[in-house]
Amino acid sequence: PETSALVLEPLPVATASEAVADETRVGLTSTPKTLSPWLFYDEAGSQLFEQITALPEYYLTRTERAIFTAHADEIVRVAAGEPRQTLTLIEPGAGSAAKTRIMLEAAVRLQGSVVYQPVDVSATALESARKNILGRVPGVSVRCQVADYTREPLPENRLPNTRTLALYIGSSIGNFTPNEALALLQNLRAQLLPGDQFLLGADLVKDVTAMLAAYNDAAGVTAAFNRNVLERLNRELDADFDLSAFRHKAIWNARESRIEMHLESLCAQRVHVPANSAGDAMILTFARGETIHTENSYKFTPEAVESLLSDTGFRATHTWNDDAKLFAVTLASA
Ligand code: AVJ
Repeated sequence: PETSALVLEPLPVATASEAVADETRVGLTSTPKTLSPWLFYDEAGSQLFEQITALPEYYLTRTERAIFTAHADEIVRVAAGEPRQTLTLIEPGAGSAAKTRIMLEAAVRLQGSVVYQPVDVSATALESARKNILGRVPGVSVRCQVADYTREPLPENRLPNTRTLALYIGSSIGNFTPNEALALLQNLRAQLLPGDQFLLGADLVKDVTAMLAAYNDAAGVTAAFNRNVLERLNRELDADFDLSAFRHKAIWNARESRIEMHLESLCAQRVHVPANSAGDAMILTFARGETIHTENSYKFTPEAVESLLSDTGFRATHTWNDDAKLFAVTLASA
């Protein structure tokens, strides 16, 4: 089977940079100061994230990939149901689609060909999803859609007598607060039909030392990834952050069951952000030791995964883990 052509609608550049300015303005005038984790993923940040996924301490990516490698055939077989339905794979927030490839290959083994619909706000992310799949995985046709999956509907182009398997993998769910995660999954489920399937990849609570090491690697790649957000604001908003005056910090917040990443100001200092489309010039004051909270990475108990799914109307049917139970891949019915 041949691979189909791709329709890409690039995100207007103006919209993208306004979003950065808005987010910065809101986050850095809040108390405590925050920046949203999506700001990490400019070109440099996306490359640093790819490096993170290969770090010895960052067990998440390789563990989920190992679960997929061991169980992809079973996952798609169960998802396709009895009698078997043709699956279409949809992936909100597709990223580089490196692990998705394993699922797509399994779907092609089961049904001969498969339609893959990555959905992302970033045209760049879709471009790399396309590059990783199109022409490399025979039997897969790719239909990209630029959309904010947290708010907008998924592609409305279901083929008759097919079943959707929506993938939300890579512990992406970990970036959202419990309330946001509920809203996100509710929105996703509202776009599925009864019988459609949902595959969720979630990082599990484990030994604190192992979790902390994953966000504070010896080579300093995560530190560079975190600090890159300030470089991005310097680059895109002409801010004057002194990168050497901020330190990467990762902590375990047991009460909230999450790793937090912060950028800690090493001295009392001021930072300027010139006037831009989002508003007037800002002068930001930092006390020594004050932090910008840049990311939450929630870690789940198996029970927390189950309740997140059942609270949003999904019915969890199967869970696959690695032997050490570091990570969970859960299949649920819509
Ligand atoms: C892409 C959100 C799953 O939280 O582990 C990696 C991002 N941050 N190292 C995560 C990340 C720091 C990652 N997610």
